[in-house]
Amino acid sequence: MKSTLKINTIECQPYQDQKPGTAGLRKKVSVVRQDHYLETYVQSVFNSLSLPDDATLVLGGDGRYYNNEAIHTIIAIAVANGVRHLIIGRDGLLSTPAASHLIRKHQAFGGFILTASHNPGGPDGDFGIKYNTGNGGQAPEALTDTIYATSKNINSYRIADLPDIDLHATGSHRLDALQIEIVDSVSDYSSLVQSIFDFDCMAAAIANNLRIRFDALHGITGPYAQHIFGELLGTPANDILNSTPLPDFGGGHPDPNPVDVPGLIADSLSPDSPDLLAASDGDGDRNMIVLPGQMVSPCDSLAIMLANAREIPGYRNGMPGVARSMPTSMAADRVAAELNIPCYETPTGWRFFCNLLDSGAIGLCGEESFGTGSSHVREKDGLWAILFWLNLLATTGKSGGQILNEHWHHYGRDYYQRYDYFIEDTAAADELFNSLRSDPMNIAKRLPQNKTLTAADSFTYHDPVDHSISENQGVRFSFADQSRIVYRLSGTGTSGATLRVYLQHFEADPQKQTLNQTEVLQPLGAIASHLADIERITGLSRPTAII
Ligand code: VG1
Ligand code: CO
Repeated sequence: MKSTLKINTIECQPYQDQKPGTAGLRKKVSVVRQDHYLETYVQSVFNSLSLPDDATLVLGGDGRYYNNEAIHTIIAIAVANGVRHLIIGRDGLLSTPAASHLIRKHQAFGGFILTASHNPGGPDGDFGIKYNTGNGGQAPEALTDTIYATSKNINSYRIADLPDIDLHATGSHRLDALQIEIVDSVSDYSSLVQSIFDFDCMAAAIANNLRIRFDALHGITGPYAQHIFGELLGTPANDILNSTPLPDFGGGHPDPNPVDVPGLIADSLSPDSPDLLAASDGDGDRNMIVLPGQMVSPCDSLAIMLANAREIPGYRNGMPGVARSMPTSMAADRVAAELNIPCYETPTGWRFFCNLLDSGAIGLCGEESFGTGSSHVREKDGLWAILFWLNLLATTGKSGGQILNEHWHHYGRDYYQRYDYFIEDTAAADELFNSLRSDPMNIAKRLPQNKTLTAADSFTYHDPVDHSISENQGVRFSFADQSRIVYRLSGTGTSGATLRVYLQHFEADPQKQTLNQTEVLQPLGAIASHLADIERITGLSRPTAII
């Protein structure tokens, strides 16, 4: 149908700061609300794509402040750029993994996901925009580089005059040549996870007193959790916490980690702790797994999933391979070695897993930052990870603690923590990181004598599928006792700089596998601080957060 919609071309000045980071463009709301800011970025994305005539796009976000305004703007720009078919989450809401699933299910050309993930929301909080390609995964580095270069020179954007579009009623709406489908992604996503996990077994175990408590942190996963854990599996409503999505996440920090979700950790320490406690982040792609008395390190969680994959119906045939981000501990490597399958080491950021998933080289992947996922979508997936653990507990009849301890006895334990240093002065952070990166072997001379270095380098990734090269992905120091120190600068913040220091200490002796991990890692943390000269350069004598 020929369109009679009115398309306007608006002249504008380019912004110079629209550089996507680890996971899309992330900025303060006040920055995104500047005149033409969102419009120029979205137009830069369209200018960087070769959109076919019949392109379908998926659109939705985590519901944070400014979600709705941004959705309407993106619809108008997409239409002006020739898009005639849009699939949008009801009320503009989609979790990140559900959006990835919709793109794949409908074989869409791509999609926009509006989220700043675990960053705070609200008028003074953060906003974010990710473009995902037709495989459901985040734009690869070559595309984000093109978008950034385009945004620095753009001088106009195209936008359609559209009437108000009601995003609340599901169904198909026609507007001139434009077809808009409003979908309830909870049911689509639920069908997906039902095709992977044994829901009968989990429901029977819950009816038989296996208890799970889930905290949605007022992020996007609340409605998904109510349906999956509540209606399908029978979890009582009072064990599904903070399940109403709020634009400011109730003023909290929607980040599932022990520092930001102390309530679940406290619950896990009480004598009547549920058997599994879990949380997800603002956009639903992260997960925290807590067992009575202890949190599971995301690095161990990946390794345990790999070791037990055959217990899960969707993974009965095992995994072709596994991948972890470089700073993630080597716990998964030990399992892969025993299974005799490859373990790939990729840069931080989920997009680096996608080629490996697409080519069938891996079936499972994870990051230390509370992210785990599989080939079922091309984003990490919080609820999927929690269901994996629930299915494991239900099928094996073992307690989480038993699973964890048996794993450590067999493979050894990698004590693991991340020290985050928030550095207000980005120049100081750059100085520190550049000195580490430019000559790590020279820096290593500062090591104490009893720490035998086996390797020190700045990590360069060679993608085995498309052969692209990504340089400068973190500095790593590996030691003869299988411990490691890794440094990176965060790529998701919206002010200052965060230096991330990742610490790993291996322990093979079962007698020493249940010590206090903060104490075990403290000496390595002190070495890491001295190596990078953190206090002299930044004035910080201790980390801002230990996670
Ligand atoms: C952080 C994590 C990284 C993750 C990224 C996006 O990046 O370290 O592992 O992929 O966030 O996560 P950085 O650059 O700040 O270290 V998110 O949940 O968009 O859910
Ligand atoms: Co997230």
